[in-house]
Amino acid sequence: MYTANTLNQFITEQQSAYPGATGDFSRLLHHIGIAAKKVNRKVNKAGLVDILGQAGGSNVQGENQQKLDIYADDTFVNELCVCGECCAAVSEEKQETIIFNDPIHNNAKYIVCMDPLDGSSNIDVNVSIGTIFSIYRRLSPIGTPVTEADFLQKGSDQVAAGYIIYGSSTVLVYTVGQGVNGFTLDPSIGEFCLSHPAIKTPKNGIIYSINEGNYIKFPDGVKKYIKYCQENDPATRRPFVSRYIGSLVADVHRNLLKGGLFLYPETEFYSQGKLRLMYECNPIAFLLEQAGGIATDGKQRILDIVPEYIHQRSPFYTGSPDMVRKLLEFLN
Ligand code: P6P
Repeated sequence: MYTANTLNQFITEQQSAYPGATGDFSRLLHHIGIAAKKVNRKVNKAGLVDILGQAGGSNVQGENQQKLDIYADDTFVNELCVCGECCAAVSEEKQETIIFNDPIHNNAKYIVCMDPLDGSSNIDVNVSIGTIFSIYRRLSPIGTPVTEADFLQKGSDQVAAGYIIYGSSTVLVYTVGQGVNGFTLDPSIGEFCLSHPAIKTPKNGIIYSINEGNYIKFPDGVKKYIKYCQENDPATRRPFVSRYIGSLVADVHRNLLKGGLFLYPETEFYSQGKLRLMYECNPIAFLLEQAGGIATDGKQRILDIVPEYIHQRSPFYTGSPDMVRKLLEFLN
């Protein structure tokens, strides 16, 4: 049996499972892969070319924009435009939606929400960073301009989601709702190659990931969970370890593969949580659920949240199902 080993071969093979497929979706995924390779090239040279440091502006979140943030945003927006399969996009770097309002793009079926370069404050200190993307089918009729409703779909309506982690190696992880697969970039051939087939996150784990600097203002249930992890109960001898990188894709990727729980509760500064629903929580939640994990805001499934605003934030807890369930006992 022929088995795909590059991303493009895998996409093509997956497409064959959908007899009615036109290739539009595959082309969109292919161009996301191209953008990832272009960003990877810049990230890898960040120390050598004038791409480090702040760009001087700030993004919609009021965060200082790094030069690589802008490069990554421009690169992904350009690839989404030239591929012709995306009619509009939402980016963490832009207040307004990006609408390719012309006849070709108005005939496109897909909407993309993305964080072009998440964790970019870590760039200058060589910590892993990532791109996060989420793909929806548009709701408005093909051939017409997009509407606000196209962007405010629940996470459960995603047709695909994924991330690229630019770390010791560059890995693209994505799902179309048929499981989760990871592809490592082989620089010698410039291709993403299947390296993590059918990823399943461990049912339980010992890693908890949270910025304990915000402890004072955490919800009581989160404080109790942290103390539960830190107690050295002779009977159970729980061996929990705390691991927090401060780069969502890096923390999630480690926990996805090893098992663990990532927590970003509401805090004094972020009363709704810091992470953005449409292009951080939803895509990561889709991936974790497809890998057997759970993703919640502490009260409901992340993918069930009805968005009201494209940049809205949410408390975010995700990871190994047994760890999330234990947390929910403390939260509720
Ligand atoms: P804090 C990076 O800025 C980011 O958006 C995520 O990548 C990361 O998980 C989180 O913020 C870290 O936030 O408040 O712990 O620095």
